[in-house]
Amino acid sequence: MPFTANRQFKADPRLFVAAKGMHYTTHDGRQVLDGTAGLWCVNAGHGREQIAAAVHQQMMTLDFGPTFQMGHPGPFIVAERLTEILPGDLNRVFFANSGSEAVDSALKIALAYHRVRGEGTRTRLIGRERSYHGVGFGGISVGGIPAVRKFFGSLLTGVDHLPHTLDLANSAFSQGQPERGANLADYLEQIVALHDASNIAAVIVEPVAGSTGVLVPPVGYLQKLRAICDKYGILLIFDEVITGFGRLGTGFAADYFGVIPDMITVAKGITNGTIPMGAVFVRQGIYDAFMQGPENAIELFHGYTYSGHPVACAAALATLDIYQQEGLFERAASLAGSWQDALHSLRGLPSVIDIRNLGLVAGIELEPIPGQPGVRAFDCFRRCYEQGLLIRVTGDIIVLSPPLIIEKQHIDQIVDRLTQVLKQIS
Ligand code: PXG
Ligand code: PLP
Repeated sequence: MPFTANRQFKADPRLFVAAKGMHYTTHDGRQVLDGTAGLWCVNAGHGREQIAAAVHQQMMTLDFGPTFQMGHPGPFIVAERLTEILPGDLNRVFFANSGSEAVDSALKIALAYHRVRGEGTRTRLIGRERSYHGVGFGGISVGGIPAVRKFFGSLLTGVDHLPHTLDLANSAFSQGQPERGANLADYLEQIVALHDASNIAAVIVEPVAGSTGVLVPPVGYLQKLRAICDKYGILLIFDEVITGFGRLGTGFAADYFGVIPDMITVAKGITNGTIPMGAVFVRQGIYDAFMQGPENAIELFHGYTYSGHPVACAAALATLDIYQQEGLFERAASLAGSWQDALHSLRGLPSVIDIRNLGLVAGIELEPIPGQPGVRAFDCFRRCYEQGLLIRVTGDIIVLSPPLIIEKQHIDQIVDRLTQVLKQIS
């Protein structure tokens, strides 16, 4: 099983057999409130008939068509729709099937971009500590979670990491963005001084780090990264697999922070989690750099059998329709304040050492049991599940990211349930 304690799970399985709206049904017939939008992906809630109907119709019309040197309308239509909501001149789209594939595609596009422009020495990639960029070799190389990297050999060479931005000593219980810490972006200057800009291709960061426990960027931090990248001709990639499609109350984190990267990677919410799909959005200038040489030449030697799969495209189009028709990004923005207030009311409960939030995301960090990291939070996870609430835990951090259709009563339920469980575990 993926990222699962297999033996523990098999001894005491947790299975969902159905889902509708904000709730899952377990194998033993209980309702569980979805506090995590599945794995950060079911932004429009579960069991959306519009998506199911679009998928069914697509399967009966064109189930699959070859994707290399052939096409079908789906990816072009979805790309057009996406560019309507994408910021700046991010108006070229490459489709993949997951966040991991999107990330590896973006890193490869960055390397190839510099090369086609005659700057082939720009090969170094820069990630950040405590970042998650999926599980491909590219993604784990720039990623910053030791357990996800350490078993897998030498990874990509030529990778550096910026420091992460979490500062419990100074910024615990910040509401929204922490005030302090923008200067952490200046480490990029040091890396440039060490290697010289002529050797550096790209910097990749999650605007808000999700998987490693909701690390919200300090005020001004992303703006600084953008400025330093501009100064040295380094591409800036935002990995928005989690932050994309309304999680922060805007289409993308790039909109929320007012910082336009050179590429954005997405997955998850692009199809509401129904059919696997990922994508890389690139700026017009990057696309243009590739469009040279003889017309019969393939410009980018990269692609997946299922890039822009017709069924995934149908799901994506129906999902984008729902986001728009129901104004779900705006809905997330309008709920962000009460979400923040509700979550921060947990301050003062036993073991709670930090609460972090932005948009409809929150992280609640618990004091670890000495010598038993992760045990307290996992206990919390199991109790919540038994008591009808799905949360995520990573280390000793509880992570919440509900579907954007969440209502005030669900927010109250999440907070009540967590209050009870936090009192039980301590
Ligand atoms: N980048 C980011 C920022 C992600 O969050 C990926 C890439 C990889 O996507 P795929 O589709 O290959 O899994 C992710 C995925 C969790 C959790 O509980 C987070 C992810 C996946 C599964 C669980 O935090 N993020
Ligand atoms: N391995 C083999 C033997 C293949 O033929 C292919 C694709 O044709 C792949 C891997 C890559 O699969 P995908 O395009 O689904 O990523």
